[in-house]
Amino acid sequence: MDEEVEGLIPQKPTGSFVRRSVDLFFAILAISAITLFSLALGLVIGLNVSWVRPSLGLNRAATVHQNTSLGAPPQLVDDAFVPIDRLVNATELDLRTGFNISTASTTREYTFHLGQAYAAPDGFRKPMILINGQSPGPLIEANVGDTIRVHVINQMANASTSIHWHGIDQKNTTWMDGVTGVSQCAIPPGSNFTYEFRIIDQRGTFWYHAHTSIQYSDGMFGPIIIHDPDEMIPEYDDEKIVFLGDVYHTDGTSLLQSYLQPGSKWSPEEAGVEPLPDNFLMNGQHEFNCSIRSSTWPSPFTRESRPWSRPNCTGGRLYTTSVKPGHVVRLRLINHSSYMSFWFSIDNHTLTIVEIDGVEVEPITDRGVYVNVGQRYSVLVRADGPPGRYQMRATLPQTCFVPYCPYTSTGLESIGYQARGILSYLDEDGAGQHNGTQAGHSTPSPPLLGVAGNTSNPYGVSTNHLRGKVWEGCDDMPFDMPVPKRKRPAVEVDEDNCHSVAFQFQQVGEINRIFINRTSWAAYQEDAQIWQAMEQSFTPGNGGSYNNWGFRLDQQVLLIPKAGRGAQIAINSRDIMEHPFHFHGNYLALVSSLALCV
Ligand SMILES: *[C@@H]1O[C@H](CO)[C@@H](O)[C@H](O)[C@H]1NC(C)=O
Ligand SMILES: *[C@@H]1O[C@H](CO)[C@@H](O)[C@H](O)[C@H]1NC(C)=O
Ligand SMILES: *[C@@H]1O[C@H](CO)[C@@H](O)[C@H](O)[C@H]1NC(C)=O
Ligand SMILES: *[C@@H]1O[C@H](CO)[C@@H](O)[C@H](O)[C@H]1NC(C)=O
Ligand SMILES: *[C@@H]1O[C@H](CO)[C@@H](O)[C@H](O)[C@H]1NC(C)=O
Ligand SMILES: *[C@@H]1O[C@H](CO)[C@@H](O)[C@H](O)[C@H]1NC(C)=O
Ligand SMILES: *[C@@H]1O[C@H](CO)[C@@H](O)[C@H](O)[C@H]1NC(C)=O
Ligand SMILES: *[C@@H]1O[C@H](CO)[C@@H](O)[C@H](O)[C@H]1NC(C)=O
Ligand SMILES: *[C@@H]1O[C@H](CO)[C@@H](O)[C@H](O)[C@H]1NC(C)=O
Ligand SMILES: *[C@@H]1O[C@H](CO)[C@@H](O)[C@H](O)[C@H]1NC(C)=O
Ligand SMILES: *[C@@H]1O[C@H](CO)[C@@H](O)[C@H](O)[C@H]1NC(C)=O
Ligand SMILES: *[C@@H]1O[C@H](CO)[C@@H](O)[C@H](O)[C@H]1NC(C)=O
Ligand SMILES: [Cu+2]
Repeated sequence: MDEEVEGLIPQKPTGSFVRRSVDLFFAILAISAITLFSLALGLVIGLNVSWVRPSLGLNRAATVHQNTSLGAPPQLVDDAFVPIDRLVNATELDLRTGFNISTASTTREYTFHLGQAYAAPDGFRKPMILINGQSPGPLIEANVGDTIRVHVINQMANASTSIHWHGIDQKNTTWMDGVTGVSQCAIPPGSNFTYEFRIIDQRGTFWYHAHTSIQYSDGMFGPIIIHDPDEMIPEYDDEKIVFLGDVYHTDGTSLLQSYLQPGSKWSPEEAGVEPLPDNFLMNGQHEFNCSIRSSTWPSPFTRESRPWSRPNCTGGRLYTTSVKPGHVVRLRLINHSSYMSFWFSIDNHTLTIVEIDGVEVEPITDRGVYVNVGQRYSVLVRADGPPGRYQMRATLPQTCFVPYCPYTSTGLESIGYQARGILSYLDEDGAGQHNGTQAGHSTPSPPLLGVAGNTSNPYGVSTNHLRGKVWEGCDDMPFDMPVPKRKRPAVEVDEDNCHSVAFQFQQVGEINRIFINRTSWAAYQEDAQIWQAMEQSFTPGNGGSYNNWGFRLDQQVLLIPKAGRGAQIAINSRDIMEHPFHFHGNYLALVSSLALCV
């Protein structure tokens, strides 16, 4: 090992306070780890909550073509530096693609070259995993009914990978869900894999991300926009994608390896403390104070990897975009955080929520919106203030979080736990030309009109324990607040399709792991649950008991005895902090409280 661990004496954490520090590390991996797939004899549900380790296993899917003669994959070389204008494709994020929204369905074909390169989303140079040299990755834009076909060519030197299409139902194409160890084996370096699935009765804002190890924290994610001529959203004049997320200046592999030790680089004396990001990003970019020394990884990646060398840092820039005065713009917010959730607001403007996770809702107007990991919200904003430049803010509610964290991120402190961007509507001529995006702050700009006022602390987090019925705070709005516009019949759930599981962190030796009931999940190295499931015959009747069903016990497979019926899974969190759960596949009928079933 290198100098990083020298002199550190790992200690066993003690007392219940340790539990408080264990929260959302790379929460998306945990939340996306519940996978449902349908089988001839019923529904088998893999309850997988764990960190997915890289797998170099062979793919068993018929559609996998392994071709080792693709040549030596490119190594991460120092001159593979991607400048910010190339890294972030402003045309795609502003949805200026001339897309033809139509009811005619077609096949949309994409080729994704996955590779490693250096880039500096916030001005700080770091190793990244990019798709066609971009992060956010290329836009997938389609109409409902279209077939999406994505050829993934893994050109990374030594990392296997997979891509999960977040929120896409995968009706009858469960094996295209992209979860390593569950719905497929990882795509080895130098190999390719073609994903193909149809968009059935879904429209709105979606995204994709790597679902192997923690690769997406190094930039491997991108947008999916599904149009529908019949989408039930009030009229708007313009639309834009706004990714909100966090960035670590150290590569994910190093962070994960350190996290899984009894003492990590950032928390030498306590296990299971998640690393804090160094900065937040808005549409893949942000500013950074280059004098800040990271408290997460005190010697973050530099060319020489020497703690004393100065970081290669230019200070970055803010995401800047423009709309025409008076126009209504639809902002499609997507939270790609590994860890952090945000309150999104625009100074001096209200937002009207019209879509949540691909579901059109009756408009909800508020000062801002809380966006959790993996979530998407479409909000309408009317450019009806005095023409000018207004700040968009994505703020981490500190009181929801800081008290539970045993250390502080110097980077996040320096930005006030807030990602900022600029929304401008200057005048008829200036609008829509994206000067800001290109020029950053190098050209003189009119002063910002927005006043933080009620938006710098918009949700009253400092008193959120007293917030009563005010939902802006540390969690989503009440479940009964958003009203879906498309009514669907309620799903009937039989008692034997009802299950409960407990979710908690537990100590294994000297390190912390996530447990579902009695086991902590780990990926098969050379197989995937879906292929193992096909080799077994399941006998209904024992659904709900903790059973390995011929899988390794740590695979956490839950048998749902009645296929084609509703199922209910109650997840009882025994942890102190919030943890979003994400259900893969389309067979989940209802997740609610256990009480409904007893
Ligand atoms: C993927 O690999 C197969 C088999 O080697 C090859 O026929 C196909 O052209 C490759 N696809 C792409 C997009 O490179
Ligand atoms: C692998 O790809 C190369 C070049 O694309 C091709 O010539 C070769 O036939 C492929 N091999 C296999 C086994 O598909
Ligand atoms: C940005 O995306 C557009 C539309 O997909 C594409 O035409 C253009 O080449 C991309 N720009 C860069 C710099 O990659
Ligand atoms: C949009 O698609 C429809 C249906 O395919 C077609 O009739 C129309 O010509 C297209 N419009 C443009 C501008 O491409
Ligand atoms: C990939 O290779 C590089 C250099 O050879 C090494 O530093 C890195 O740790 C490797 N990554 C993985 C995931 O093995
Ligand atoms: C899925 O496949 C089943 C069985 O072939 C079929 O009945 C059903 O209509 C399919 N569903 C969709 C959405 O295509
Ligand atoms: C950047 O950080 C340094 C060190 O903390 C601080 O002294 C300086 O004032 C900061 N600069 C700005 C512009 O905030
Ligand atoms: C700093 O980054 C630039 C690219 O922005 C690169 O050309 C240069 O070699 C890097 N310098 C060091 C010392 O790493
Ligand atoms: C994204 O989700 C994370 C995890 O809950 C949350 O901490 C963060 O505030 C969210 N980001 C935004 C912009 O909402
Ligand atoms: C923005 O809001 C603040 C606080 O409410 C107010 O003082 C200010 O005048 C507003 N600015 C504009 C340009 O409307
Ligand atoms: C913005 O860009 C347009 C077209 O590229 C140019 O004519 C105009 O001078 C620019 N304005 C500023 C303020 O840079
Ligand atoms: C998980 O544990 C709870 C409490 O011990 C138990 O009621 C439940 O049936 C278990 N779930 C499974 C799927 O075994
Ligand atoms: Cu996901």
